[in-house]
Amino acid sequence: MNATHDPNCIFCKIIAGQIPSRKIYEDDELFAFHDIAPWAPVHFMIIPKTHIPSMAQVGPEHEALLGRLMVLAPKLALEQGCRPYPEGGFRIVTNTGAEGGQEVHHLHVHVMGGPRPWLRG
Ligand code: DGP
Repeated sequence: MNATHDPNCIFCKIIAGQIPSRKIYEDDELFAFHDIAPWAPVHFMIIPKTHIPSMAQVGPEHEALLGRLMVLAPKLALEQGCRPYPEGGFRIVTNTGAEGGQEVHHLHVHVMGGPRPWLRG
């Protein structure tokens, strides 16, 4: 899959190093970094390096990429301090579109965890 880059996208700029971030992981397809406004004691995001605006644009060509992203999430969650399942754990959220609460239009998976009471619902 050829990587695409949107020069106006804040997350594409983070991947390119044009905007600083607290990076926790990078490979040729994926990038993970701490959220600038955390909702939980552990809160980071995993993003594909290629610019996909949201989950509304994914197709069969993205199956392997998104599979890799989801397999990476629990590994990084433990590394970042989430306690192991089942006593610990984490929450994965992907906001999609305006009515899904998406603010940054570069597909991202929030991974949140750590001791309560941060968890709502
Ligand atoms: P969402 O609502 O799902 O689109 O969440 C976007 C998240 O991105 C939000 O929790 C804040 C975070 N964010 C926005 N701008 C930056 C930034 O420049 N750096 C970092 N690290 N996070 C950002």
